This record gives sequence, structure tokens and C-alpha cells, in this order.
Amino acid sequence: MSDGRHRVIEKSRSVRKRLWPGPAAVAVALAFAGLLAQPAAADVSLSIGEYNGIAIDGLVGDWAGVPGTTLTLIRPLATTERIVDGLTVKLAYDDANIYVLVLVNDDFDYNATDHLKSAALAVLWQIDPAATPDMGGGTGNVDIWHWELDCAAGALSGYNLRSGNDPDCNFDDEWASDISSRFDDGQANELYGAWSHTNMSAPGAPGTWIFEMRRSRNTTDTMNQDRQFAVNETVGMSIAYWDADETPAGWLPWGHYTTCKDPVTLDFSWINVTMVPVPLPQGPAGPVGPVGPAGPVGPAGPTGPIGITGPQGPQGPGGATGTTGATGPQGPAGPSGPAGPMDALLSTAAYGGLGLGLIAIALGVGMVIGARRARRGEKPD
Ligand SMILES: [Ca+2]
Ligand SMILES: [Ca+2]
Ligand SMILES: [Ca+2]
Ligand SMILES: [Ca+2]
Repeated sequence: MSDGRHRVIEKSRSVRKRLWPGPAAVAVALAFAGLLAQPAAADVSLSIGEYNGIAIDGLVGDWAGVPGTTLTLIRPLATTERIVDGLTVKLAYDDANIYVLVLVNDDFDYNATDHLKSAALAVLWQIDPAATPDMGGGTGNVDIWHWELDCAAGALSGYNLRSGNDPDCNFDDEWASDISSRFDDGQANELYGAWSHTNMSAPGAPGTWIFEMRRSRNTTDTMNQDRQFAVNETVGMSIAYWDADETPAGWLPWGHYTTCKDPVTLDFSWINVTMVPVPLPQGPAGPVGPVGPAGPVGPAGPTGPIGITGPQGPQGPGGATGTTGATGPQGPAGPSGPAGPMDALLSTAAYGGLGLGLIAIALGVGMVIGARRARRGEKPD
């Protein structure tokens, strides 16, 4: 809480926060009740579908695929004061979070320095089975998401890992067990929220408040100060709204409106909410994702048919002139010829034939001369 008055109150009680309801009306007071079906009926119950893609930014286009439930808001301490069909709630969940969108038909009042002159909201969740919507009623704990607007439209609010308090934007994670006191969580604030309004053109401009919230489905809370959300479990919920126009000085803690399940019987009891394992139809397509890795190389295709013979190509260029070969080794010496009678004439093969002829002639001449001398010797003269 950022206003000076509240700081004083917080300090005086150390851990106790300001009361919401007037002490005279405890029995009726903080029945923060539920939602669903139009027209509202006494057995209001809601089923939450699985849904992805919600961003906490105060813009509601991402909720287009989520059905809403409209209820009448009634002031428990002045039940003739109502905002008929004035609240629509949408709920969704995904693997990590539960999401809550609350729309309230009321004019735009925002004061950056005094949150009493701005709208305010609380979402209550049943923790213990016996806890009642009037802050537990003394019979069990409730989880409270309590938002007083200390930051501008669109600002991300909540979240603090040291306590339930949100010192900047005042979207506090609290708990209570009876109507007389409520506290910041002792461990952590796991909430995120962003608010807006459909017509912020001027103070008092008619339109619709937007309160967009999310929380992790499970927290590390070990002190029974947070509701944990599991699929197929039914949880009690109630919503309260404070109107800045309640007094000239803004809203009063006990002056809030509350969701009413049946305006005829003034049924402010818990609205039963169940997360069902059914995905809702998806919203608009998201952005294109990154390009994936290349796939594996496929098998080689079959061999094609043999083609027709092509035309003869042109004659190729002449080859290069070869180099002169190396000189071979000298052959072996031939055999010596036979010794002839006339070595001079027979010394070479080229004269062999003529040489034999001459020898024959010479022998013939010699024999003729010898024969003539022999005949002379036989005839004496
Ligand atoms: Ca959004
Ligand atoms: Ca108003
Ligand atoms: Ca918490
Ligand atoms: Ca809490």
C-alpha cells in the first residue's frame, strides 16, 4: 500500500492489513462470489480450459478464444447498489500458469498519486475446504490477489520473491483466515498483472476496466497462504471491485462490490472453478518460427536409359614430335675367319671369290708349265 494512511496502519499492526468490511455486517460482508453463465444462477460453476498464448499486457485480443462469464456486481453492505451484468471473467491455464481476466463496466477514474481515487480489485481463492468467501470466515485460509493501482495502465505489476508485498505497483499477494485481518504472504508474490481501460480519454469516461492477471499454478508457499491449482480439482473463487466514485475522497475499504451468483437470493458463496484437461480452440496464429535444420540426403535415383550415338567429333590435334632415342650398346665382336693360303688375297671376305679364282688359274698355269718341262725331259735333243 503506498498511501501514507495505509503505511501507518501497516506499521501499527506490523503484519495486519486494513479491514475491508464494516464490523456491523460481518455475516454478509465479504462474500466474494463467482461467475458464470448468463443469466447468473445459484449453481454457478466454471470450467477452465487449457489455452496458450496469453500475454500480461492489459490488452485483451489474446483472450479472443476464451469464453467469458458475466455476473452482476452487488455491494454486500448496500445490496440495492448494483452493476447489473457488470462483470465478465475469463479463466484459462497452461502448463505453468493460471490466467484471470476481469472486465468491469465502469467509468474511467485513475489518480496516479491516490489509489483511493482509482478503481481497485481483489480475487479470492479458497485454500482450506471450510474457508468461506468472507476472507475465510474464521474457519480456514483464503488466498487474496489484491490490487490497488499505483502504476500506470499497461505497467507490469506484482512479483516479489521476498514477500507478498509489491512495493512499486501494489498488486499484493495476501492471505486471510477471518474477516478482521489479512496479511501479505510471508514468502513470495508470484503474481503478474497489467490493467487498462477501454476509454482513458478523460476522467469519468464510460467504458470497461481491464484487469489481466496470471500466477504460477504452484508456488513454493509452505505456510498455507497460496491456493495451488491442479487439473480436475475444484476451487472456490470470489471477486471484489472498488469504485473510485463511492465518495468524493474515493472508495472505502468496506464499500466494495462483490460477484453475486444469484441476485434474488443474494448468493455470495464461492463460485466453483475447475481446471479441465481440455484444450480450447486456439487463438490467432502466432509469429513464424525459426527455420529448422536441413533434412538428410535422399537415396540416389535410378540410372537413366542409354542415349543415342552422337555425331563424330572433329579430328584432334597432332601429337608432339618425339625425342631421339638413346644410342644402343655396341654389339659383340664377330668370330675370326680360317687362315687362308694367301692371306693377302683372302684377308677380306670381299675378295674371297676372286681370290679362289686366281688361285685356280695360278695352279692351272703351274701345272701346264710342269707338264711341258716333263715332256722335254723325255725327248732328248
Ligand atoms: Ca493480454
Ligand atoms: Ca465509477
Ligand atoms: Ca505467494
Ligand atoms: Ca497468497
